Amino acid sequence: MTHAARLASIEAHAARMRYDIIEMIAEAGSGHPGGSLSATDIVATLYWGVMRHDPADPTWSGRDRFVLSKGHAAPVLYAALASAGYFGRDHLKTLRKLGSILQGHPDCMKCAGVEVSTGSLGQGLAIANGLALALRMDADPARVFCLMGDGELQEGSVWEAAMFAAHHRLDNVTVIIDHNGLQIDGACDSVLCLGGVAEKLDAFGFEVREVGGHEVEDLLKALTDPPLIEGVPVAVVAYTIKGKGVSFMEGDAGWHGKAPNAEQTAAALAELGAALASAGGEMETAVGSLLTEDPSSEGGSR
Ligand SMILES: Cc1ncc(C[n+]2csc(CCOP(=O)(O)OP(=O)(O)O)c2C)c(N)n1
Ligand SMILES: [Mg+2]
Repeated sequence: MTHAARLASIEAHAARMRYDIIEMIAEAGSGHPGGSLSATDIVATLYWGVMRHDPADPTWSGRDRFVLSKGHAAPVLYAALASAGYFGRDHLKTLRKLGSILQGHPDCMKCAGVEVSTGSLGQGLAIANGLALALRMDADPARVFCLMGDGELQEGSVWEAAMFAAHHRLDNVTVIIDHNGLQIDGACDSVLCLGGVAEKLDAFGFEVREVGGHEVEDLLKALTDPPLIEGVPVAVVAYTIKGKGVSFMEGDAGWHGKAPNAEQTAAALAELGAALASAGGEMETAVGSLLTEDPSSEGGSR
């Protein structure tokens, strides 16, 4: 595959994922659209540009590991796993339902392709470190990617884990910060000031790469290039927009953990459908009915 074809494929998958994210959250009537949409290009780049993985063999020993530390963004992971073929797309409409493999936060005991159960913020990097340490002891070249939110950085355990990664020279770990500036209660800095995230990670011993988190080519490079210095873990600080792709959700913390109503869903899917068509993605939908629903009705998806 040429570089240009790879970029186009990642972008088409990202467009498909954004559509699926809104459809599944609308169908569930609850969930976290904002942080799922901000992380979509990052996750699509990992799954279609960076990681070695095999949907037909989810526990393949040679796989790279992905830890979604910001587990509330489960829909972005489920959208990627469905598109990659870990499970049938029809599961997407069961998000958050009793007995579903797609719980509100990822459950590795239930869902193929989910590496680690997450949702309690601040734990993913410590787990990623453990995976990376074990891989190194086995002389296994697999890499570990850990995606965290910026609000999540307010958890003290993150910084203990950051020290650990640098101290143990875990250059098989790559930390990615979805730096959208917002958490559940509003601006991160109004809740507990983060200061300079890139500067802090640098001070904790990471090689820091700052990129636009919706620039697939830059993400691909930042996530692929080996560390400049052997033994130094990489942190990619990705500047993103919460709610990216749905105009009325962008930059609005109100869409952190709320499903759109029928009218909002129709508007969001119209916008995302147009983006999907122009990205050349597939139009097969998971929930289908949402597209034909009367947008003024309160029934159906809610
Ligand atoms: C330990 C813990 N405390 C609180 C929560 C509730 N919570 C869920 S999401 C969230 C905000 C996360 O913000 P951020 O990491 O910036 O996520 P994003 O903006 O990417 O959605 C909070 C406080 C949680 N899941 N875990
Ligand atoms: Mg955030």
